[in-house]
Amino acid sequence: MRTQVAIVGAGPAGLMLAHLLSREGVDSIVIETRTREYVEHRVRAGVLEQGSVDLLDATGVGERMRREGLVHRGIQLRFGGVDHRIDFGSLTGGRAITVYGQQELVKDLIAIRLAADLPLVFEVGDVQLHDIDSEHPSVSYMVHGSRTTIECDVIAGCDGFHGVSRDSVPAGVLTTYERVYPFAWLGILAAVAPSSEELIYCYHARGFALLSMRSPSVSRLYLQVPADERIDEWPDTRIWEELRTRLASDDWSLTEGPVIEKGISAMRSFVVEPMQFGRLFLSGDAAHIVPPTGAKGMNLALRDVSILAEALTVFFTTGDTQLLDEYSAHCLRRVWRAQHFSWWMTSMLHRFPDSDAYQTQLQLAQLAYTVDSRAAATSLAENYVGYEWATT
Ligand code: RFL
Ligand code: PHB
Repeated sequence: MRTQVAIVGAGPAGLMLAHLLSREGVDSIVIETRTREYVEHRVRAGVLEQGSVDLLDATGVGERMRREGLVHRGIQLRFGGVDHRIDFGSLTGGRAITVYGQQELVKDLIAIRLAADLPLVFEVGDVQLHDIDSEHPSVSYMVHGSRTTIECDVIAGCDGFHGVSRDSVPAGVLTTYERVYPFAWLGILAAVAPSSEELIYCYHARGFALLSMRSPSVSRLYLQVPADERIDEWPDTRIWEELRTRLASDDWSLTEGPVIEKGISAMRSFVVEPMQFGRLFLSGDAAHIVPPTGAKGMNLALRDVSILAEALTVFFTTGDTQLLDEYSAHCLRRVWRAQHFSWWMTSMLHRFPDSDAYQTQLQLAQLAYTVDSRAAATSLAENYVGYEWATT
């Protein structure tokens, strides 16, 4: 088999890249280790920045998102049992976010690809990248008991944090920056109408809690738990009780409902630089991870591939490699902004195991300032909806 771009991974990054390239007449083959069923039902991110919404709209993927996505013009910061609204509309000149499940976007992108009869191979095994430092790289994998090879011009490593692409780069080339947090998030999906119209980010002495949603009838809620926590220690009744305690507020109550899904995710900040080696380009979680507190991961993945798609289009039409050469630096400016924001939100809102009374007062002072000062609230708001650099 031969193609222009071999795309490893069918998450938001890989599928969106394939879509953007096909619009420009660039061929690609997408390979994925999991089943279609699995990737379409993996519950993960939910918040799309304004820029991501605009990208989906501009490239013909926005139809169902426009219909079913929930447009939010603010979030609530809850501490001391009191809500403080961060109003995106007035602080960012009318920008907003859209709540739309990552797996819904994944379903939309898979449907578009399959309807156009373009190659997308699920359930591949033992994926290997070859000759990535040459002009003729290839990707091989096992499917139905035999090895298949894709010859290509470029490989896009969109295989997430645990993929093989990043590890295919020779030792010593990439610089890694990493922080692992001493806590995790326990997340549930519940078949119950959200108890709030807007997301509530809640600071509490027992730990962080977040109320989010997927639709008018499905809630998504998270609890900070110890890093090594086991899900079987959290029967549904305990989860709801802890959510009620942390989210407690006067004149407000949390409506409970059947838990449809639950899981625990580790919290990590991670970046590799550069996001390229030879003809391998890394995009999305394969190159960088943020803790979910800033809701940035999926948005960064989409931004990376829109930059990569443009660079590849120029490369395949003119042979000019300048944009490809600039890809990593171009992405990393935005990646590091999101790293800082996600770390900052995480540090302000979570209870650290070694935290003392002084640390708690610092967090509360930061929260009070963030909701009182227009400058501080603007900083949170413009990062949350997606910071667009004023300088190039
Ligand atoms: P993905 O989604 O992990 O997709 C990678 C795909 O590659 C496949 N794969 C391979 N395929 C072929 N060969 C191999 N050797 C392979 N190894 C792996 C995998 O099966 C998978 O299908 O990465 P991608 O596309 O870069 O997308 C990144 C996002 O998924 C991620 O950043 C977000 O989910 C992070 N995130 C959030 N991001 C947001 O923008 N807003 C949010 O509100 C938000 N909330 C979250 C989140 C992540 C969370 N978890 C579970 C870590 C909330 C949570 C709880
Ligand atoms: C979600 O709805 O899954 C979600 C929302 C906001 C976050 C993280 C996750 O910061």
